[in-house]
Amino acid sequence: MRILITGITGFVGSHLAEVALARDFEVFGSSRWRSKTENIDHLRDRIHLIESDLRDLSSVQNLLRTAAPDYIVHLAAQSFVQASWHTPAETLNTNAISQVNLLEAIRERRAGAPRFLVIGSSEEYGLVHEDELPITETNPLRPLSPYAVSKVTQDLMGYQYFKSYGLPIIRTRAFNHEGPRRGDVFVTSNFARQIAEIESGRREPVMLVGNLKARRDYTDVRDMVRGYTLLLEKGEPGEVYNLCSGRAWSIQEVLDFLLNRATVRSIEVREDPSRLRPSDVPVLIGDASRMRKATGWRPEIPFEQTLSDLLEYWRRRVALSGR
Ligand code: A2R
Repeated sequence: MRILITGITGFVGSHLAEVALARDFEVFGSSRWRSKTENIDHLRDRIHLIESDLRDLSSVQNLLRTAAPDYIVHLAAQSFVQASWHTPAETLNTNAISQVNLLEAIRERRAGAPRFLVIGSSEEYGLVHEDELPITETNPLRPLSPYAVSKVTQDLMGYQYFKSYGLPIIRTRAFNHEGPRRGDVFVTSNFARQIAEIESGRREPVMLVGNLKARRDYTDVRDMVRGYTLLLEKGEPGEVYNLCSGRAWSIQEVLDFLLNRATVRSIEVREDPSRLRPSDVPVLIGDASRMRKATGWRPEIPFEQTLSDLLEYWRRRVALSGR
């Protein structure tokens, strides 16, 4: 089977490519001429990279002609909530237009259309009251950031193209996922990087932090991409699935866990106002029953392991960058 992974050079794309190769898929991925390839350099001779900017329809048509996929996992996106506050139009443009281009390009194929995974987010639920937890797929969508609005758009667009054209589109709402290769703008990865830099003496022993009260439902990225491949095969077209662990960690708990593993003992924690968002989603805890029923999936890697692997990843990177 041929799989097209958009955004293969990103954090999730690189992990999905590994799983797809292990399952003997022929792997195609989109990249741009200036995409950093460090996440996939170890896979370069086993995957096909096709240059494509997904905001451009003719570029997307060429991508699909070349890859001729049986499956598409559409990961490419402006993926960072925080950045979306500064670039709302760019976020909406990238996330909505890239997907509409892909769906338009496969629309004519109908019967032979590839199964298409829309990558949504728990951020779509946004404002959730305590009595609405854990979050199921029927919870209202009350997005609280431009990023979240862009993901609601992708989600409902997937529904519309399924209804209007009968395309085999499966929608996901992925709760937070972390692990090695996570970009350092994301809070867990950022903390791990700061600790690795403090340990190496490259940073004074002060951790800069934002809102530590937010609570998130974390899953290891390697479990998440296994879930995506299961959905490609077993997901019901038109349906939407939460992917989550059902257990929440506060950002404070993540920080404490990582600080406990630091080899430097006295690290000061300091609030950095630039890391606070105009409105932050206070708590997201999901219910993955629908996903479990459809595919048998449940996360297997404890989050403690994920955080330890992330810290080791940053220790290796910081050591390499010092050579
Ligand atoms: O920006 P690049 O060239 O490094 O590539 C990124 C790609 N991407 C695009 N590809 C083609 N045309 C575009 N206009 C375009 N804009 C962005 O998306 C990169 O390969 C990928 C994003 O990678 P990350 O930022 O590491 O995101 P991550 O964590 O892998 O997220 C995957 C999905 C996204 O839909 C998130 O919104 C969701 O999971 O959470």
